[in-house]
Amino acid sequence: MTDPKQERLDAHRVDPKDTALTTDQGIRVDDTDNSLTLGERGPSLLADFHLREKLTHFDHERIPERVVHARGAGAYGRFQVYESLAEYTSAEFLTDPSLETPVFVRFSTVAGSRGSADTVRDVRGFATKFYTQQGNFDLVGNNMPVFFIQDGMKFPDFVHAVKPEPHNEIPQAQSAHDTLWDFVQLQPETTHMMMWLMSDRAIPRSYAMMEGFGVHTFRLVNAEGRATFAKFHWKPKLGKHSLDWDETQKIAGKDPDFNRRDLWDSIEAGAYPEWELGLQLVPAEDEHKFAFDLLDPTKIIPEEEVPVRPVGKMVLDRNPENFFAETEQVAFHIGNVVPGIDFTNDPLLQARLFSYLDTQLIRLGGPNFTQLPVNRPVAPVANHHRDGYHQTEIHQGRAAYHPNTLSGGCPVVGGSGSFTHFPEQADGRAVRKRSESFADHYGQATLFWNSMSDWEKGHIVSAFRFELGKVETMQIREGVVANLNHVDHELAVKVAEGIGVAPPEEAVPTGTTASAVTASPALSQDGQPAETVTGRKVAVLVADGVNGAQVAAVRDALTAEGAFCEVLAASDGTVEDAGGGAPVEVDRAMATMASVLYDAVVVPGGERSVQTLLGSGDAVHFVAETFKHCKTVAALDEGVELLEKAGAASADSDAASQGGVVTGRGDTGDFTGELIKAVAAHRVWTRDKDHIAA
Ligand code: HDE
Repeated sequence: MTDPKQERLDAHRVDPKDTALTTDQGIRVDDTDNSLTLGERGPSLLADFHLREKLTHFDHERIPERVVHARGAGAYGRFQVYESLAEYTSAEFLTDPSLETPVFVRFSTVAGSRGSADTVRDVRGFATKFYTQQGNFDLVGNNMPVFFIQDGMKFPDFVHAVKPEPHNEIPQAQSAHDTLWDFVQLQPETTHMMMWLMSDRAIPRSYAMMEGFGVHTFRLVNAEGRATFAKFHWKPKLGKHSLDWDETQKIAGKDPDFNRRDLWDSIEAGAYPEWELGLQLVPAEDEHKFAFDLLDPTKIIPEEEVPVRPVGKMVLDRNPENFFAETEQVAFHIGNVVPGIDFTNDPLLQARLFSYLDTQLIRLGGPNFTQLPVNRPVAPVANHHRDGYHQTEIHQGRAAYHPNTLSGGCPVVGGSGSFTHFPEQADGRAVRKRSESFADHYGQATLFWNSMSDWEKGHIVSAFRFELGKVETMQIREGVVANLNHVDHELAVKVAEGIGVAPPEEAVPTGTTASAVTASPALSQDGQPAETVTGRKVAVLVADGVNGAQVAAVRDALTAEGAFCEVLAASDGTVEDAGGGAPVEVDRAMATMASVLYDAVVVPGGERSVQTLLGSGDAVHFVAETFKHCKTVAALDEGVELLEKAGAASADSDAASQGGVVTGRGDTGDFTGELIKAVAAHRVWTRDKDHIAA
């Protein structure tokens, strides 16, 4: 009989000549397990070049982590524009619908270190490198459309405030501490962004279920030199969905790689994450038509005022080969633009133009990081930059200067397709002064609050209470409440009541420059499209005597729709089928997983199986917790008893009527259809009365 393990090994066997272990000089090594010593128990010898080289290389394996956005995960993919945008831009990848542009995207959290958990409350970075035929274009955005500060001068202050406190380096990857909120109370321009940060946008279910935003107003320039202001948006195909706060805390322990794993697994399974690129376009002559300044990065243009036009599609379909080489070494820079895309005078954007190149020099150790495979453009590179650390090019010729005759004047400068900066008219005195048009810090925070559904408002209040409840200095809590009173009186009162601060007695004026709209449905995550279960994860709880046919039907129905279905039992291996059929394969031992790692739970029928589960504290807890986190709980036949025991369904409860509770008998036909609909709907947030009433 053939041994499957041996077969696997044989399949990967290669000619030993190609696989010999060598030193970095290519010398074949006879032993990599024992140091060279003088006698078996004697001292190690300096002559052991293999030991010294192995340790030296190891000692230098780390590079500095990113000062912000250290924790991240990336993937390759492709982008294609739907139809030519030549009316607005000369960028080829936006004007030629036949072009498929390769991309690399890196998602990240902002505050935590490289090893911190994925599911912390934080902004998510959403940085895309387009390898266009005209050179690299980097869209270095976030999953929130505004930022904490208006001027890059404040960035080090803000980051110092949000990072772990300097005296004890606590807390890791958390915003719930004194220094951040001290900064926030004193810098009211943070208010709008803090509303986003306290909302569920800060705890996304999946990178594939997040929007992305370029944040700043950019400038598109067409072939005639006409400029149009533009805001970039990414709209996820799977809708925008978030986790439950309590769930995120538990996931941080059970699976700190939750979002990273989800991205990796989805791509491996062929459930490729997809976004539409959208543009909000504002004619240059309308620059001053808004109630806010287009250059202010703490403001959005409400989608109801300027619609987002879908212009193309991005699909991520390939995982990196090596995390360090690609995801860690990728170097984004907001200054990487191609002809047809240009900057504006947004002072945050302007500061970023300096910072990204600067940071790569220390992080990647010299000016040649653009030669690393993940950073290298697909467009040809030719210039007179020479030498430097880690130079991998062997430049030809004698002339490393311009102009020259010795290289025939090459490389030539200018000509069609070269980048020409937009000739913006600028005039003024050198001043350190924030523009008056940036003065209102509350109007759009109020717009955000007014656009939320009741459950979202409840989550925001709970988040403020949690965060400020961790702030030790009472005066800071009071300062934040005073700011919130300018956003919404009811919000300020509710937050104050939860954190031992005297609620403000009266409403105070809110902001002045909200916009033409008073509520923007596009800001809410309520009632998202519920058409697909792609990338969703469903647990099926089983024990010996389970109805194997039901397990198979549920698994088949879910996987056919692109969802992941995992069978969980007390231990790995198989369980017996009640009908005497083939044993049912177990994917995971229950002890290694937890309800928080799934979107839904299914309890199939089978008298013996359900009796065992009813006696298992782990199984009952699994279902109860799934229900508590507003997810779908489903059961067939006797399995319903487990839902009842877990308090997730009973004759006198209104749970079923609130949706998200799916039960069925015998035949699985309607059941699987209902299950898929419920899972696609994400969560029944209205089930969580505690936080809505908060
Ligand atoms: Fe960044 N930011 N940033 N940022 N940022 C960095 O660059 C900086 C800002 C964003 O996955 C750093 O390579 C300044 C806004 C993302 O590799 C650094 C200012 C937005 C990433 C830096 C900002 C972002 C970074 C750290 C204010 C959303 C991760 C390491 C003037 C529009 C990219 C690095 C990746 C990374 C500086 C503000 C997004 C230090 C000075 C606003 C997604 O250069």
